[in-house]
Amino acid sequence: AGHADTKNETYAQEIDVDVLIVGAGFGGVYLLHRLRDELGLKCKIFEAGQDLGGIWHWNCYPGARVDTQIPIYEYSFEKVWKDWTWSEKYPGYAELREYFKHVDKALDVKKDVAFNSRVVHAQFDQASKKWIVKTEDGRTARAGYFINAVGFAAKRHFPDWKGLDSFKGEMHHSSFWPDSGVDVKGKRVAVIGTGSTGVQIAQETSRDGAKVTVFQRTPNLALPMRQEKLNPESQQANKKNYAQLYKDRMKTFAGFPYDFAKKKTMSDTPEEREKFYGKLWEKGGFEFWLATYDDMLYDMEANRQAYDYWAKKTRARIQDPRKRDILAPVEPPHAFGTKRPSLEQDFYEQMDKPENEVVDIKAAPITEITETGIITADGQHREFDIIALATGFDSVTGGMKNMGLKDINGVDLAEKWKLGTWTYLGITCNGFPNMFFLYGAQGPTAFANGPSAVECQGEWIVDAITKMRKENVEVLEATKEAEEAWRKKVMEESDKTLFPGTSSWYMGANVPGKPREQLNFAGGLPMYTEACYDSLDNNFKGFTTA
Ligand code: N01
Repeated sequence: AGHADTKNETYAQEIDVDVLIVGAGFGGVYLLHRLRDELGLKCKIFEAGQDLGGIWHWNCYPGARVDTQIPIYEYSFEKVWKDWTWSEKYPGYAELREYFKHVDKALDVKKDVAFNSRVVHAQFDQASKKWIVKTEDGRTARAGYFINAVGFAAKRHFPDWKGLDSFKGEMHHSSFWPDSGVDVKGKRVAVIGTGSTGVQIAQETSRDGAKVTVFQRTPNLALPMRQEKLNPESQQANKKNYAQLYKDRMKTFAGFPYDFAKKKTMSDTPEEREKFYGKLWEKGGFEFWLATYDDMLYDMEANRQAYDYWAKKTRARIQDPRKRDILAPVEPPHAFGTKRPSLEQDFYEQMDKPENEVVDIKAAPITEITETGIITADGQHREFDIIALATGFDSVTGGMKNMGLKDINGVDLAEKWKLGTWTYLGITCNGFPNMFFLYGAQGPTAFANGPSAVECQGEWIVDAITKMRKENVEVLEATKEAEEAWRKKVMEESDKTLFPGTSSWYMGANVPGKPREQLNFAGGLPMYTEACYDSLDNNFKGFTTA
């Protein structure tokens, strides 16, 4: 595909830049602004999509909405927040797209972004000390620094069900939902998958008058969102606290405005526990997950208390006994919080409606997709007009493994990561000098609020590049030993928690054949930041410099 905007140098066949960034979501735009406007570097972004926003550019499935509250889910740049107003505590994708338009106005981003520009090859050339980055449509960038900001959900996951291509109705993966929308009113809609996406699609299409059938393999231990309309005046008044708020979020485990309570589950009496859980439950959002007892994610007995409370509250909302047992079983399907809870509004009430169905595909898995519907192992054939595949992503590593990234010896990153993932600090790799990435493997990624994680790692990348330039370091490369040590640290932090015991995308367990290992840093943002600066402040510990 040729590019219309030939006047814009960004689209030239050959470009020479200081920094080439891949991805124009939260991460890429953060770094473009800081490196270009503060450090004065020449920067360009290659973006596969047609607009800014990353996940919010791709995702427009029914009900797509962020589950981190405003003003934590936004940039800390005053230039951006000072004249932006949100309408809801948890905004939907349309408002997030508007936000990125505002970001563009405030920071003048787009002139340096080549859209429809998919990177298919990148390698560091040792002779010129430059990265050579090639796009699908045959353009080449040469860059001193190469930054990957492709996010954790850049590669969709399609299960290999027999007949997947044969369905004659409308079938869409959640992140390829048509921009023009799909009219679901009165239609028979199948939603396969009950991650954050599946829950949102099921809830919304049911509200929109579809007859929804949810195919659930694992219950989502979803929490009440408690959405609120935001008032512009109080939002404006609160802005005087923003600078402090953005500093403080970095001091919490997950980059939120709250943190785990410094107390143990079983040291409270049952009455105290009930009261404490009740308070968190009423607040809504992730408080019941990330502001609860600090042993919840570490201790099975503590965890069971949380699960039982969740099940009691949730079961009370579902009248149909069969659906109740599938959606919120008495026995936990896995430790609470070791898979990402979705934030729901009336998901359980919607699913409880007699016209909607919940199918337990743990008991009877999907065996085939036909021209008209879905067959399960119990021989049932259900017919549909629309199938929504909410089956997730080859998460965290899939994006970077699929863009032709070669190390200095020409070995593809996919090969390097075939049996497991090796990075240094979740920010760079041995064999990939002057390459940085964020919101990816072995960083705080899945265990942190997106913008917080991006600003935490982005700041470090800016500091590292600043230091390199000040100290005339032309080439910075992580050592193999440092990679081994970081991998060990990532596994150690994870092994302290209950995460490894659950099959989740956090553990790479959602994609058949993918190595099962912790893909994220589970020690929390403060510990992560300390490790990164321990390297930077100690003469680039763990790197070779030349
Ligand atoms: O993907 P998922 P997602 N047969 O991998 C099922 C973020 N996000 O798109 O759990 C049957 O979580 C799979 O079943 P199981 C958020 O971080 C945020 O929902 O593996 N079922 C699961 O139910 C989130 O965690 C928001 O047993 C199969 C589902 O498909 C991440 O993105 C909104 C299957 C996949 O769930 C990914 O969420 C949306 C098979 N072969 C997403 N394969 C916000 O609100 C998969 N499944 C911000």
